[in-house]
Amino acid sequence: GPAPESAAPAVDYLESHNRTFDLFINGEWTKPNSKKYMESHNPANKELLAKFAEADEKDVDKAVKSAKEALPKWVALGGFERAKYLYALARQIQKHSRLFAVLETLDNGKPIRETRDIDIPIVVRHFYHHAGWAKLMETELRDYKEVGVIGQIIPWNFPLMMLAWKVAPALAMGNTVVLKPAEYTSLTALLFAEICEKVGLPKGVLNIVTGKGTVAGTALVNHKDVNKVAFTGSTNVGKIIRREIAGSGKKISLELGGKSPFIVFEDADIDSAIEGIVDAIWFNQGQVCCAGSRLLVQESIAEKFYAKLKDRMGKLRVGNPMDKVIDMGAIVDESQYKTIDKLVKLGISEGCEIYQAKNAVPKNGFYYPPTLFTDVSTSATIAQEEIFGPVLVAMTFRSHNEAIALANNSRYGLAASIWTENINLALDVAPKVKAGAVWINCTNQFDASAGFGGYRESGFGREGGKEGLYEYTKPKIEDEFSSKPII
Ligand code: TXE
Repeated sequence: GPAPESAAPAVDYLESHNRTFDLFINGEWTKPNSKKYMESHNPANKELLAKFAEADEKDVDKAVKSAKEALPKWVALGGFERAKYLYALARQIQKHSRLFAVLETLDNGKPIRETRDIDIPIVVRHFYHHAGWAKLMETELRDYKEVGVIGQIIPWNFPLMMLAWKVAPALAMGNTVVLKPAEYTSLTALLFAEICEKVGLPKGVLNIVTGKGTVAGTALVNHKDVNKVAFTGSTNVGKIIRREIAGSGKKISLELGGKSPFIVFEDADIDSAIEGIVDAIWFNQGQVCCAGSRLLVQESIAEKFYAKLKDRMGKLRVGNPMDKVIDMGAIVDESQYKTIDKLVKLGISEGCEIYQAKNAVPKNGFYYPPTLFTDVSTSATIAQEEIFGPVLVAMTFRSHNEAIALANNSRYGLAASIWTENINLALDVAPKVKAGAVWINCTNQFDASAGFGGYRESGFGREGGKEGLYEYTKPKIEDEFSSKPII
């Protein structure tokens, strides 16, 4: 195959910073109050990539203050002027897309093919799309205004993409931001801060505080001058955050876990459905909130389907993420690897039948083989818990109604995928499945113009689309009410 992607752009970049990064507060690179630094490793070979600052409450307070101070000027600029910054950010990310892609792959372990062809293009598209909305704000959303200072906490599975989904709409609508990246993957967020400097984004409009969720994250959530919290991550932390800000009047949106069904009817185009599964559960090593992690297949075709699926699994290439032809890279970190392995062992002990392809896997990194469980009962832990790894759990159904019941037998409701050649059947089933996104004969389709988000324990609020803009605005009339005395 082709030579692996060169790590040189990212290595040069890291070296030019002595592999050490500070906090980005009020447009300045700021040493952390604690003087402590955390480490980022490449999960594909366990090598140290860089150290980054560990923010504490004082640093977060400084960042929120700077966001609060920057707010009036940023609002006063107006949507048309703000759009220019968003366009400039999009163009700069495009210009440095190779560096972004390589750095993201080294930090996260996902294939370079994905960062290059999926993550970074979606990031860029998000900034262009929201630049357009910034311009339109005063006409299309004239009854709305900014929320204020936004505290954003993001996960490690799509580091820069999750940043873009949060930062682009927030800035477009006139808010200022303090963002905390995930511990495993802070590097591309810091590179993004440099891009903000480069385009001359006014100081304090965007602040990046790296550090621990339980310290910097908690401080951000609880800061009195934060007007809205936007979080993507685990359902458990989502619940903690919701409890912490209850009664504070802060706005909140949560994008949490999932256990999304992938429903294959007997008349489906089988080969396409198999490729769909590759996208659904082996994309990003299955570390995807909307991963099609529950395969529901009609009983009449199940045996044939499993045989084809196993054959396809054996052909998946697992290995060095910098290799351009690789299908699956490394799991983000040892702790996530262990969680996956624990749940897989639990599945075996629960009597589910396991199939793991014997793909050659490099020794050094956290590589997990593509895994399939069949004969899974709905009450099995692995049928209900999010595994967040390359593990597919399969069940069969007989009737259409049974398919719908199985699909909805989950505490989550983020996404679903339906496979059939009968469009009437697809359109009948789609609205009966409780999920924020339902894909027909495709899966994992995202676009900045379509709202993404969940139901039930998958959270609430939407990112993207016009719905996503309402998460970062409030009706102007709210202020009128609150300024009038109550008679
Ligand atoms: O998530 P956390 P983890 C799920 C997935 C995964 C599991 C654990 O099942 O296996 O969560 O992953 C910050 N207050 N998802 O432990 O802890 C943290 O620093 C404020 C699904 O990595 O939720 C990070 O920035 N913030 C998910 C972010 O929250 C806190 C993607 C997410 O980390 C905090 C990631 C606190 N008390 C994991 N504790 C998805 N929906 O895509 C942590 N954080």
